Amino acid sequence: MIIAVSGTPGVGKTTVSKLLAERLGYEYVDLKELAISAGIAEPIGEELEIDVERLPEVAESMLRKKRVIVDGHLSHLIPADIVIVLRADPRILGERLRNRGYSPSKVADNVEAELIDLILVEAIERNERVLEVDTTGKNPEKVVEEITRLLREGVTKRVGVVDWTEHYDEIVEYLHIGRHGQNEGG
Ligand code: DAT
Repeated sequence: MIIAVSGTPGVGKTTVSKLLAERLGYEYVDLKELAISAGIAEPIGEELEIDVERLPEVAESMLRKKRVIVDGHLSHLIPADIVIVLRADPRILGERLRNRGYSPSKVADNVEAELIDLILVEAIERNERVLEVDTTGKNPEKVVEEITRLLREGVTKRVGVVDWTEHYDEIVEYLHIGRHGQNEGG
């Protein structure tokens, strides 16, 4: 049983995955580490470039028949039995990523990805079984409780629980466009 936990960086994947693994008695797997050990990841500057073409088969061969929680913003690309996509208000995400020391453009990229449901859409395109969970205003325990409840109830698809465009005016301030060139008619 492979449970993937995906979502925009900073959304709470690692925190929730470790707790979820503990609750379910599953093994916790960091997808980045798995990719490194399989030789399909290459450091490019400060980033780690993972070969996403090979990732699905590599992950499947390494995790098959195990009970694992797979943590990573690419984990929705692997053949998981179920994909959990964590969501968080982009404004909260923006603050978290700033506090992590991300550059303004990297903060903007991730806030934008969250705003437009990027990972959720990718997950839905690849997997029938996607559970979207909004973490906003919930502590990690609460998030894990929600996930275990959905799993217990046998829910295999639940998407469309958030719409960040309602807060677009505030979110746009985190986007690159909010910093550069906006006063010049852009
Ligand atoms: P990710 O693995 O998605 O990058 P993380 O687990 O490292 O995210 O969490 C990012 C930060 O947010 C970290 O400081 C812990 C905090 N955090 C995670 N889940 C949270 C939650 N539900 N409520 C408040 N803070 C949370």
